[in-house]
Amino acid sequence: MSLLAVLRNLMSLPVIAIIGRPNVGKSTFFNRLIGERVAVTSPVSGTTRDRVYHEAEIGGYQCILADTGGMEFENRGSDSRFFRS
Ligand SMILES: Nc1nc2c(ncn2[C@@H]2O[C@H](COP(=O)(O)OP(=O)(O)OP(=O)(O)O)[C@@H](O)[C@H]2O)c(=O)[nH]1
Ligand SMILES: [Mg+2]
Repeated sequence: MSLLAVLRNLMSLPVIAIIGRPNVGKSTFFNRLIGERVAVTSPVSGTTRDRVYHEAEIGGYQCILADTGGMEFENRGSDSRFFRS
């Protein structure tokens, strides 16, 4: 398969992102789903900084899985916003 065909195939797949607060096991879950140790896991909060993408098959469906950095939530009165750690 040509590189262009591979890219077209990947771009047609749905992307599923694993999001959540820091240090809750997102990268461990990501590695479990893809069946490889690709994402770095550690007991130290804030380990994942850059997103990691990998092909995965979940329930018989192909997708692109994304591991993300932990998100902290900050409340400022009625203005609730989030940012990456
Ligand atoms: N008890 C328990 N610990 C877990 C579980 N999953 C992951 N851990 C541990 O929790 C810690 C954090 O795991 P990570 O997968 O690095 O967590 P993360 O959410 O990716 O962390 P950040 O990238 O820092 O946001 C590690 O020490 C893991 O071994 C789980 O299901 N149960
Ligand atoms: Mg992580």
